[in-house]
Order: sequence, then structure tokens, then C-alpha cells
Amino acid sequence: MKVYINGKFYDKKDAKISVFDHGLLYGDGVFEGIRAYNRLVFKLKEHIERLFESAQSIMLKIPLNKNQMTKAVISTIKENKLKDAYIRILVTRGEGDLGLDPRKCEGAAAVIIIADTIALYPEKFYKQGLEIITVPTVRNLPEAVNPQIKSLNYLNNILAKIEAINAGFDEAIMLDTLGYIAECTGDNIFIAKHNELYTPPQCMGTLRGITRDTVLEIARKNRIPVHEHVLTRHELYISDECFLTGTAAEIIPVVKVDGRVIGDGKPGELTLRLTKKFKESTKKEGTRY
Ligand code: PXG
Repeated sequence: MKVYINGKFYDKKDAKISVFDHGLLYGDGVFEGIRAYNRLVFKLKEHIERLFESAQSIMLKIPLNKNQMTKAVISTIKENKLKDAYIRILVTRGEGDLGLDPRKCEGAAAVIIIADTIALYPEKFYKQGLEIITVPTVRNLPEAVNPQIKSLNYLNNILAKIEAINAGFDEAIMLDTLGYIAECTGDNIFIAKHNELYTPPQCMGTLRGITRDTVLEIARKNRIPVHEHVLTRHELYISDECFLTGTAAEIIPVVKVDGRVIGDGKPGELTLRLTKKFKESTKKEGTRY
């Protein structure tokens, strides 16, 4: 495997950055996770856009423009001769000293691109559905570390994931401080009730997921009513269907939440229909390489 770092390719074993990089010292940096299907990079423009928005928000100057970043992503996939790929872009604040001050890292930002594969959940759960739980760790508050910033600091999500794992589950639902549903640790959440779709609005401490947007777009095109609406756990428990969306997870059905069986305990009809349409769009849409 070849890893891109600041314009050069390195073998995996030689792909290294400084231990004084503030990405490591403080989680100070931003990232994106992107997928390519059969030589088509899905929603590349949207991912690059979000990367630059995250960077803008934390005042991190990316040493490439959007066009150059797009080219760097494509060349990394090509260098690795991958037909299907999971691409991780990381931009760190760069090498500084042992203090928070980002001015010490000026001009040192590291752009790292890794092209590999990913399997977020075991394959069997895509067929039979996941069982998930709500956990005590609340999602970062938008007024503290806004979940719209896809930063390298994922401890909030990791703590929630640990709580789910400790309880014997693979995924956690994170709530906001008022107890409304925010999102899962690396996925957005949807429910279906009476053939209408509901997902929390982005102001609820929810990342505006690109897969989430894609599902909303597919639903609208297919005349399925969609609502970006605050959701309580009760609404989740009484839903007909539930599923999660994310670049890594794609669309995964959920069949049990906090011990409550959702619908008939099997992946729902609308979930399967949307999954089929989603797969179709990954086959025909994207940036070809
Ligand atoms: N919420 C959070 C907190 C995320 O990190 C999503 C929702 C879904 O967003 P997209 O734009 O991907 O539909 C994410 C994305 C990983 C991994 O390695 C996680 C994500 C993406 C790629 C890889 O766990 N999370």
C-alpha cells in the first residue's frame, strides 16, 4: 500500500509523521472518509467541500486548493490500483511544540491520504439487522465542539462506542443534553413510520452526513415523505423501521433498540428499497478514474 503525504507516496511502513504533530498531540485536524465503487468515487465533490468547511471552521489552512485535493485523492487510488476503495483524507495542524498554540504549527499542515478497504460491521448484520442501544455519553454540544466539524478528535464518539461494546452491542445511539436523538458514533440515524421517513435535523448535534443527504435525495425523488425532525427515544421504539447511514456503513438496518423490537424484527421494506436505490446510484454516479 502507498500512502500520500504532502505530495509524495510512501510505503505503508514508511508513511510517518512527527510525534510533535498537533493532530496526534491534540486531535487538532480534520478528516473525511470517502468510498469508491468500481472506479467511481462517490460524492467526491461533497466530501472535499465538507473537508474545507471543517478546516475553515477551525482556522486550518489546507496547503492544497479543492482542485488539487481532488487530484491528490484520485492519484492515491490509482497508485494503489484499487477498483473499490475506502479513502481517508486527513489534514493535521502539523508539527508544533508541546503547547496548544496553533501558531507554532504555521505552514506545517500535513495532508495524508490513505486508500484501503473498510468493513464497519460484520456482513451478517446487513441481512439480519443490528441491535443497538442508547448510551450515557451525550453527543458533543454544537456550541462546544460542533459535530459538523469532522475533526480528528473523535473521543466523544469513541466513549459512546466503548459503552455500547461494554454492554455487548456494536453500535451506540448518542443523545443530546435534552435527551433527543443525535446520531450514532459514525453514522446518522433514520426511522420510518407509516411509510414516511424521519431523521434528526443537523442542529441536534448531528453531522450532516453525505449518505444521509443521499438517502433524503433518493426518498424525495421516489415521493417518499421525509422529515428532518427532532426525535425522542419513544419515537424510535415505536417506529416501523430503523436504519443507519454513513460512508463506511452505507445503509444498515436496525431491528432492536434498547431491547425494543422494531417493526417485525426484520429489516424493513422501505429500508431495503432505499438500500437498493442507494446501491444503484453508487454504480452510476461519481468521479471516474
Ligand atoms: N456521523 C458521524 C459522527 C460520522 O463520523 C457520519 C455520521 C456519516 O456521514 P457520511 O458523510 O459518511 O455519510 C459519520 C461518518 C469510520 C468512519 O472509520 C466513520 C465515518 C465515515 C467513514 C469512516 O468509523 N463517519
